[in-house]
Parts: sequence; C-alpha cells; structure tokens
Amino acid sequence: MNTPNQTLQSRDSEDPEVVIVDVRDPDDTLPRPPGDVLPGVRTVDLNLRILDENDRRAERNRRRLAQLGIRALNFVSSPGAGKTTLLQKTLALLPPDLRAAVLVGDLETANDARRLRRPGVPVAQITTGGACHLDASMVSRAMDAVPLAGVRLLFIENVGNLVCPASFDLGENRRVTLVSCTEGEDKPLKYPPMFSSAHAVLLTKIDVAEAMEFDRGLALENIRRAAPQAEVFEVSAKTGEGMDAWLAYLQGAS
Ligand SMILES: Nc1nc2c(ncn2[C@@H]2O[C@H](COP(=O)(O)OP(=O)(O)OP(=O)(O)O)[C@@H](O)[C@H]2O)c(=O)[nH]1
Ligand SMILES: [Mg+2]
Repeated sequence: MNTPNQTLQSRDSEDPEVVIVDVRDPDDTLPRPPGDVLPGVRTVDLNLRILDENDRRAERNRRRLAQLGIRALNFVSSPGAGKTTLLQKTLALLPPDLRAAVLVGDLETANDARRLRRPGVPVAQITTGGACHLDASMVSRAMDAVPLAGVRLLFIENVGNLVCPASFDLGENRRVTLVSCTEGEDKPLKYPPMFSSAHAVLLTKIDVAEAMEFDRGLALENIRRAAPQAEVFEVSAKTGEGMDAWLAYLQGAS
C-alpha cells in the first residue's frame, strides 16, 4: 500500500503496454454509513485548503503541458455516459499527425485502459481506490508514467461522477462534459457545476434517443440553459453520427 503522495507504478497483467498508476492513499477508507460518527468528534471542513493546493498543482500541470506543446482535455460525466466508447471511436478516427495519449481514472480495474489501448497511443490507468474524482496531483504522477514526446492531445477520462470532478481543476485546457440520452433530459439542470464549467458538452448515444423516448429538444434547451458558454455536440460513438463535427472541434483545440 502507498504512503501519502507515493506512487506505485506497474504494468497491466493482461496488456503490458498499459501502465497502472496506483495513487491510493493508505488512509483512504471506504465511506461509512451516515451516523457513524464518534461521539465528541468535531468535523473540520478542509475542502477549501485542499482545493487551494489542487489549484496550484493544476497550474503546474498546465505550464508543463504548454512546455510540451500538449493540449489536455478532461472528460467528465456520470458513470456509463459513454466516455470510454467516445474516446475509442475518437482515437480510431484521429488523423495520424494528431498524436494522442490517454489517462483514465477509476476506483478499480484496468478495463478502460485496456479498451483504449491502440498502437502508438500511450495509456495509463489511474487507480484511485476510494476517490470519486481525479485531482491535479494524480494527473501529474500519471504524466510521469507515460512517454509524452510527440503527443499533441492528452485525453483524461475522469472517474464517472457528475458532481465531485467539477471542483478539481486538473490543469486541462478544455473540460468536456458528456450526458447521454439514457440519463434523462433534466441532468444539466440538476448538476449545474459540471455544465457551467464545460467548454464543450456532448449529448451522447443519440442512436438510442428514439427508443428511450428521449426529448432531444428539451435536453438541448436544458444544456443551453446550464452551459450557455459551451459548444454542444450530438454524437453516437456506435453509429459515428456527429463524429465529424466533434473531430473538427478537436483539431481546433490542438
Ligand atoms: N447505443 C449506444 N451505446 C453506447 C454509446 N456509447 C457508449 N455506449 C454504451 O454505454 C455503456 C457505457 O459506456 P462506457 O463508454 O463504458 O461509459 P463510461 O462513461 O466510460 O463509463 P465509466 O468509465 O464507468 O464512467 C456501454 O455498454 C457502451 O457500449 C453510444 O453512442 N450508443
Ligand atoms: Mg469509462
């Protein structure tokens, strides 16, 4: 087990090209049920101090990325909205001169990193243990673990969670929020920070919109209300619909 701020690096047993960056903290215990608080224990809100420290590290990441000539995109969404599938399709369609690397965060498993592995694409799986979001320090440690020379786009797939990742700047240049047709039209209004902080919002899985009786018009209206600053794309990573516009955005972002 790690000591705080120590990183354990290893290779995935199934795909040795996948680097595993284990950032779990030994003090990181699983959440306890509500009410399980010791009598007489006072809780102190450390949120602000932690975020201050994170912002400093994020700025360091941003400077390092700029020096390397890399643009980073942070993909956030609820679990299962289609981040990995979108990235798989994106990597398959990216022009060869737009070299990419991927960092992907999950509490456990290297499943997503395995899915994202392609020849010439460095991939690291960040194992967070109990953490429901990536932070700037985890990203910095994962950047140390993969070869970044020649890379122009760094895709960071955050832990699936529509709340916590919004508070943690990773040093990215663009934040991309995904929301899928299977989640309902109201999510942008119920989880505003994830949308108000996005540079781009992708409405995903539009191939199943009709079967889900999904109201695309209402969903788009809600996205525009919650994220008036964002560019909006409607995509299906299964059929490829909408991918041209998304790829053009990436070219512009690079
Ligand atoms: N029909 C349809 N299914 C999709 C699409 N994109 C993803 N899916 C399916 O949605 C499920 C979840 O997709 P993932 O790409 O694993 O989602 P994710 O956001 O990476 O999930 P986490 O990493 O667990 O947060 C899978 O069964 C995918 O096949 C799409 O465009 N259309
Ligand atoms: Mg995923």
